[in-house]
Amino acid sequence: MLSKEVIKKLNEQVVKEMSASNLYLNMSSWCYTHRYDGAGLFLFEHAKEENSHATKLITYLNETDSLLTLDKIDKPESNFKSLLDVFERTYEHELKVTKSINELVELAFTTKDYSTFNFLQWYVAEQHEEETLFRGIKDKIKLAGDSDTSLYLIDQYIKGLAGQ
Ligand code: OFO
Repeated sequence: MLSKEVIKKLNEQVVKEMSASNLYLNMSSWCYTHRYDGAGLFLFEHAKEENSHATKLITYLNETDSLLTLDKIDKPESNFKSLLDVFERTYEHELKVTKSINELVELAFTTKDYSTFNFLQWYVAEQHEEETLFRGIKDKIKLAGDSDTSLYLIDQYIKGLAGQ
């Protein structure tokens, strides 16, 4: 049996993962409409991944006889200045998600909820992976510069990362 506070925070995390999924879908569409098809595909695939992060949490709530109480999801940003802007924002977004996961882990630990603490370790590892992935993309876009040729090549590089 989970505590009310843990259930509330897990529910909030579900909304955050869904919100990340929606943001990445908007970003994907922005990329496609600006001819960055590789980044568009990568973000489209990543949006699906974020959605799976939400459903994994929902399954945990179901398994622990805890009620899902979805809240509204904020309207995601849809206007971006450049490909670099898109990936700087994905990275910032992942940092926020990491902070939120860490707060949840701390709550589980300090309230001796070791089942939730153990369940959340998957998210801790995932956030480490995602921060590395998004920081890498952002840094490479910066390195490549903003000529049409470099942006084309960097888009092809990002396409190669789709599905990771
Ligand atoms: Fe990329 O954030 Fe989910 O967990």
